[in-house]
Amino acid sequence: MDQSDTTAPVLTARDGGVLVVTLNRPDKLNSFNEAMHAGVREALDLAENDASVRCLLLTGAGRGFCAGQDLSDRMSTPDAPPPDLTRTIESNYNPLVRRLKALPKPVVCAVNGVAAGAGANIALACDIVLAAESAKFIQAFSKIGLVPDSGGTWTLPQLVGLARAKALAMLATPVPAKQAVEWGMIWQAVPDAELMDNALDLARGLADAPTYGLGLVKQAMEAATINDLDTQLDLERDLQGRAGRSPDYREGVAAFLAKRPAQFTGRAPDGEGRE
Ligand code: T3D
Repeated sequence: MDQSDTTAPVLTARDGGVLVVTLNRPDKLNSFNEAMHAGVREALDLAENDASVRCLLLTGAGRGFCAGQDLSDRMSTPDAPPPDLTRTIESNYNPLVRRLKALPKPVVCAVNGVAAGAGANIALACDIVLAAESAKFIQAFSKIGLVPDSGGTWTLPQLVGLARAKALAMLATPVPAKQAVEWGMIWQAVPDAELMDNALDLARGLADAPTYGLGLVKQAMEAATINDLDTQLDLERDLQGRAGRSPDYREGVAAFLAKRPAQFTGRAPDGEGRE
């Protein structure tokens, strides 16, 4: 990940505790090729392994966020054998979504323009999604005979309900950012010119927050999509036990009682082995 190379397919930059990751193939609407997958993997390695990264902010360069798979890598002739798409899903898209979901830190997505195919579902896999008012989300897969991937068939029905999810997947109807907010797909739509300032403010605030606890919030919310209430109540008990042993909880209570701003570190409780 060469910070000096502004032509790299993925750019990373630090802003305090925020790692800003920018998909950077603007001429191709930041569609994914192997090099971009490799760049995103490196960025996620950094986010996972560097305790000073407390929040990840994902965005795209240029007028689009991400147009999914680079289809020019999928050109084939009628006599060629069909491609085995299970391989790219297994090695690229599925690990990416799993890692975004499992990252024990908040992930903000600033959708700066069109998010199509896997690009839409990768955005929706992030924890808090802001979009420029001009952005739109398109389940473009059906236009080329494919099935929504990158978690789309799981995420979309949860966010917008089965009726809308099926129609969006079958019709590939673009969902403008404001409608995405109304439907509960994303958190906020903001004027285009204000997107990055808003996203950075949000990410900086999260990076200064008790991020160990936020990682547990994320874990609980994801688990709730498959757990029954009893199981979830048990999980909440266990996670609250861990949160209650964290330095940030001690600091939060002390700061509240002393009527001073809290200084959170995001550190895990002693003996837990992750920060
Ligand atoms: O294969 C696997 O690994 C399996 C996994 C698949 C995951 C997927 O994501 S499948 C879905 C792939 N994505 C699409 O089908 C979306 C294709 N793109 C579009 O439908 C449109 O480009 C958009 C609706 C996203 C935006 O439309 P518009 O009119 O704003 O822009 P445009 O003119 O179509 O695109 C601008 C340029 O980006 C253009 O290049 P050019 O003509 O200026 O040289 C266009 O070809 C290029 N581009 C856009 N999307 C892709 C792309 N090039 C390659 N792959 C793309 N996905």
